[in-house]
Amino acid sequence: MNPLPPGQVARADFPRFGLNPYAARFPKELERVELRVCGHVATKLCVSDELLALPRVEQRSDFHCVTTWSRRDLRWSGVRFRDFYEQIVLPQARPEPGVRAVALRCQDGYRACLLLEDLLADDVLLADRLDGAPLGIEHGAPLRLVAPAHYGYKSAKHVSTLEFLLDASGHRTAALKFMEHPRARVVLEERGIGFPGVALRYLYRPLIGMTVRRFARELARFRAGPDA
Ligand SMILES: Nc1nc2c(c(=O)[nH]1)N[C@H]1C(S)=C(S)[C@@H](COP(=O)(O)O)O[C@H]1N2
Ligand SMILES: [Mo]
Repeated sequence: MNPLPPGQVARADFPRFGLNPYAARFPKELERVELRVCGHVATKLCVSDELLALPRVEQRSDFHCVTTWSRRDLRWSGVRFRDFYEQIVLPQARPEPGVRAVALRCQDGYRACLLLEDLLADDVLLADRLDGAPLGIEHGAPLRLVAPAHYGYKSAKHVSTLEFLLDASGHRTAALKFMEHPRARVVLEERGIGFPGVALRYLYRPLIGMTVRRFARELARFRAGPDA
């Protein structure tokens, strides 16, 4: 097994997790995949069946949350972001030549931004299955990004829109500004901006337990329905 990146500790489960304000927000559409493409492109798109007709890939990868927990060896399946970009976005949306970043917007209101260069890596997927089953609501149904070399906050769940940007400055972070590093590479411990990664380990670690419980509680409440 690969050694874990610096500061990470493996956990046996894979909890529903995220930023507190999103604990009680859920996607409306859990089944039909629909991805909008907008921003600095010649033509906006709304892609559905065409996305799922791209070559399917299956990948085993570890998942690293910035708060220091990692879940090893998840089996994702979906399509490569790069294939989506080359086979659909480039020919049909025709991004402007200066495009360098992509903001991902999600059905729960969450947002994340990655450099286009990072999204084109071999192991970045638009995933619709996990461990052999369709993605559940806790892990990003109907479609999520999986970017294993970057902290989990870049792996947007319930992704609905990709906005192509000239640079990341047009992106409004979902969290406090220091919490979203433009690249967030786990090997370099790019946890945030303005603080060393090592320092942020100690700031974030105490939040894991209560965040896991909160996200589980809100999901149980959502499943019980509005009258419960
Ligand atoms: N839509 C959405 N995507 C999100 C989040 C979120 O709150 N909403 N949280 C991010 C964070 S911080 C992490 S660690 C992972 C958690 O993924 P999981 O819930 O599948 O474990 O989702 C990321 N993507
Ligand atoms: Mo995270």
